[in-house]
Amino acid sequence: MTPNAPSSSAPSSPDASPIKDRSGVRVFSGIQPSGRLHLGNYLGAIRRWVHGQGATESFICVVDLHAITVYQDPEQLKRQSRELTAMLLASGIDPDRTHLFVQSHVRAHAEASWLLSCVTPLGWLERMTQYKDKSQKQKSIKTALLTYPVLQAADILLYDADEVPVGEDQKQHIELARDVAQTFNHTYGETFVVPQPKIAKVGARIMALDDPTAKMSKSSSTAKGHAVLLDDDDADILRALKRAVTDSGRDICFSDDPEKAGVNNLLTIYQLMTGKSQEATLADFASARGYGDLKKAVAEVVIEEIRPIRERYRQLMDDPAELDRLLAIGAEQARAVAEPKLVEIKEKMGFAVPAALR
Ligand code: AQP
Repeated sequence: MTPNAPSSSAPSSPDASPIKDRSGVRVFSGIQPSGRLHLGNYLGAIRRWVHGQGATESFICVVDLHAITVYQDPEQLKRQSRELTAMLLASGIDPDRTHLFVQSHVRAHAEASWLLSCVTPLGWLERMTQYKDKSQKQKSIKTALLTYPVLQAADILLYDADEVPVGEDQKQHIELARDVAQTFNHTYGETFVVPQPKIAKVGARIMALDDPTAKMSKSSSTAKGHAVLLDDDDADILRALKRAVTDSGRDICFSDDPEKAGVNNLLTIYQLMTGKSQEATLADFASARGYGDLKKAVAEVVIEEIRPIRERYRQLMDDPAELDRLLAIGAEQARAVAEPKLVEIKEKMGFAVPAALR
């Protein structure tokens, strides 16, 4: 990995353009160490990050500060951050082409979040659908569950990211990050790149196998039959897909009809795994005898793709010191970009930043 050079000292005039010269598109995205990864995370986010490497400058962040917006057992959180790192590497994130790091290793994220919360109207946060959904499931709603999208905005804006590749569920949060960037730029002068959400046309919302009207999610991923997990063995994958909820018909087709959501989801997974068009996907099932054949074919392609990831993951988990070493390098590279940006934000807002930090 080539460490990023810190930006030159931040301009003191609020009107001067501070965006440092850099060639190419910069990408930022994150994933929470809040449970075992599932096929939705893989197809909606991770695989796209892997494919984008090299063509863009990528920052991929294990967002542990986000994970604690709902209670995480401390020992488990520590373990999960390492497991997630290993799974990202096993899936093809290449530390020579991607800056892979843990959010809490770069203090600028938490500090920038506070600063940005001072320009973010409360009403914007209260409107977030993920807050509404998640808060309903909590006995006691913590402040951070509401302010989470401000931290997410800080994550992205600290790196002047042009693009944020995410699943459909994150679209509203990225739009909020855009609004925060524009509001800050308007109030204090051009400071941030306004990022674009990058949402795939196919696979942006992989649905739960046990309820194809709900998205597959980490917080429900241990429920039997909810998801295919990236560390599942072949038999688990086959079992989960065989049990997938479909409908009482026999028609194998892509469809928006909620009744056909299960079949649509299975076809989408097959299409993404094989890289085929919709037409070619349907042609593969032209002579299928029913949903059993569809489920078996989906299981076969998923098993083929997941098996080497699982094997590589297990090897990586045998060497925690190497994982920590790679994360230390990633954090250093991230700090080289985030820290000067934080100084710039603070100077724009009128803080007397000590000369040693400038
Ligand atoms: N079902 C999905 N389909 C496509 N993309 C998805 N992503 C998540 N679920 C799907 C994308 O994965 C990236 C990481 O998201 P995350 O860490 O927030 O994962 P999660 O599974 O959504 O986690 P949680 O904590 O279990 O959240 P809830 O309970 O809200 O679902 C993101 O790019 C996300 O879009």
